[in-house]
Amino acid sequence: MKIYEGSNIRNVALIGHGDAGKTQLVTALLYTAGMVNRLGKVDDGTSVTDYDEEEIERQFSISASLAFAEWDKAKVNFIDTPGFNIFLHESEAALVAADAALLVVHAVSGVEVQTEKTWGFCEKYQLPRVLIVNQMDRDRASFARTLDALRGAFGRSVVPLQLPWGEEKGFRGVIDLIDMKAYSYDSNGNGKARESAIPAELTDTASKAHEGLVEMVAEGNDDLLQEFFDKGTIPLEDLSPGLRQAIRERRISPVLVSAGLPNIGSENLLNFITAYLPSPIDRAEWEGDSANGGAPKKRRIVDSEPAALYVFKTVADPFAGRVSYFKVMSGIVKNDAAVVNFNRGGAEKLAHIAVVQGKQQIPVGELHAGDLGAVAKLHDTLTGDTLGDKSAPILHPKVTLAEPAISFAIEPKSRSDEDKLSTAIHRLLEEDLLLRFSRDAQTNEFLLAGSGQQHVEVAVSKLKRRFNVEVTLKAPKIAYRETIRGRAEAQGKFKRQTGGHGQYGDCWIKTEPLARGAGFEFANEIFGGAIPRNFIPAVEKGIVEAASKGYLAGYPVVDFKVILFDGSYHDVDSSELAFKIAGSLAFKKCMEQAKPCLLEPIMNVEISAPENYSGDILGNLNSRRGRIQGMEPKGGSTVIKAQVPLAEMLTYASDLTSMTQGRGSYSMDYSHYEVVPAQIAEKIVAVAAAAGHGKEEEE
Ligand SMILES: Nc1nc2c(ncn2[C@@H]2O[C@H](COP(=O)(O)OP(=O)(O)O)[C@@H](O)[C@H]2O)c(=O)[nH]1
Ligand SMILES: [Mg+2]
Repeated sequence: MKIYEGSNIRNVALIGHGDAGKTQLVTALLYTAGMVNRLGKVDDGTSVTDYDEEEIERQFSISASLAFAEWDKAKVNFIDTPGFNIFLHESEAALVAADAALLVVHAVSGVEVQTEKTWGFCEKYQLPRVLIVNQMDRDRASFARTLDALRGAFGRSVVPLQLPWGEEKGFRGVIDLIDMKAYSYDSNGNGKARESAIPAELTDTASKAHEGLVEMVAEGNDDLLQEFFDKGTIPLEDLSPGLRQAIRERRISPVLVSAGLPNIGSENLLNFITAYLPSPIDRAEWEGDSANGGAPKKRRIVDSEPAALYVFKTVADPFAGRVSYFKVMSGIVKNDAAVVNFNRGGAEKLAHIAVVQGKQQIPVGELHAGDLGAVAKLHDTLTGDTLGDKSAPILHPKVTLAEPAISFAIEPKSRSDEDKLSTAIHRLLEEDLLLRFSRDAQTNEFLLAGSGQQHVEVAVSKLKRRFNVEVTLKAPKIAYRETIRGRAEAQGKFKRQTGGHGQYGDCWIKTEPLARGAGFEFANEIFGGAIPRNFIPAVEKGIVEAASKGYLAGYPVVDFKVILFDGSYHDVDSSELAFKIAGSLAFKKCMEQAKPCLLEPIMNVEISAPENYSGDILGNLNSRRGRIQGMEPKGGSTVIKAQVPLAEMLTYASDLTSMTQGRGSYSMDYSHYEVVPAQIAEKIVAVAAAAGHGKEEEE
């Protein structure tokens, strides 16, 4: 395996909505570059980057994977990412390793929900982005309509560098607007281009588009602008560097066309990547925290700096153990090097560093600044850690992701499954940053939380396949909360004064509702020492503990204020414990009168589907207590926005698929909590009571 220096490396991530064709496109590019000896297909389970059993079975990407092509003296590292909303955190986390993104857009569906979301990730990481209008060979594919949609969504920085030569079944190649030539592709899928003059029927459109490109390149560069005014155009030898600079500075988001399945456009795309996208060393220096608490440090991605690498992904392999994927953030990383984990302080050995081609790892002797690689069996290193030369500690900033929205109880099928569960789950947590595992304090059930039902289902399936641990997934749990709608006042008195040392605590409190999201407030309005100062925190503690256990159905009580205004004590028998119990008794009495109610999480939901399904989708949202917020056409489909209780969205993925024959997609984010309607609340309370939660007997 040849060793590449940073200037000859390109790290490009493929991002975008699910089914846009990212995985198929990577496979086509790898085949064209001669890295694999046949053109694999996602649909046959033979793509390079969807190699995991879970991905092959479901035919879509679940986690980010790596591949590389050696092309024109350069090495292009591809990071293929999932586009489905529930796995999108994988894409977000893996983008740290990229220096540019190929945002793949479906030529029929146009701009979709995750197209915009992943564009947002590029903004977050300040990544140059290239828009690929893909699947140009499909029925109803349209470059003009998709380009309009892209401009509508992302503005005038969107500039075509290519036009399709033909569309739908007639799609056969691309018109390059930089060198103004036409490139056609064979129907045998070899991905190689044959150059010719632009066909007569396309010359006018191509010239116009070329002028548009030249103007946009000149706009941000005074020298080029002068040249443009003087000559009316810019020759290729000046246009090329100008364009490269405009892409790097993110003034232009170029648009290219392709079709991964018939492998059309690949050679042009590979040439474009190596010629126009920035290398890792073109990026500005990065800022990291000093590992020992000092001022932040700057580091450049060059070989001459001390070695440092950032782990952006971890894979739990049942045989190879833990595999860490990393980017060399400075210096040269050598095989067998002894390094330090700056986050955890431990020593690690980089035994068998490798480059990654899908499921395959190819050993290398060293990797230079900017390159991507993998290493197995690190002792104590997780995603987000920085490792390196112990003389120069630095911490690369970590990626922060959203919190999981839904949690399921899981039950081991047998005793032996239960014994193996915890170890296996912890391996999975290492590889999936959005999975959470816990144990319900009251019911003792194991809880697995993730971004959606399918996310948790995949985790359960991995447990079985990789670790031979079988669990059943029980009904999902919504994180309900409780609150009050009225004011109340009550006394809590705890008195045990029969024989020996007694117990005495007595308090009077008032409770009142607070605004949604305000949490809990406690005010002490005791005057004249009715309760001695040192016992007041105990009263508060008793209330907080009782509130965390809930009153109606065992869910934490939130958004209320407690005012402690009176009480009494006993010189000998009063204790912290007695006042704590008094506080909790007073709280429970207040809850009785304060009109308690349940709160549920409400989600912002965005659904995208062809227009003719809108009626069904709206009707269905109504039956789910949804509130429609808006509806707008976007690139050939309709986007419907609504607010819907999470409890009503648990089966949405499969229902939407059957409602739209698989053509609809949706994403959702947490919005806020709202009061649960009384009838529904009654059922939740009844279920909780049956499980032993909720209103307790008083002492
Ligand atoms: N006709 C056609 N189908 C394609 C093309 N690229 C991908 N597909 C199909 O579209 C589906 C999704 O492709 P995939 O690469 O998994 O999309 P991803 O979710 O963006 O990775 C699969 O069934 C592919 O066979 C293409 O260029 N033309
Ligand atoms: Mg994919």
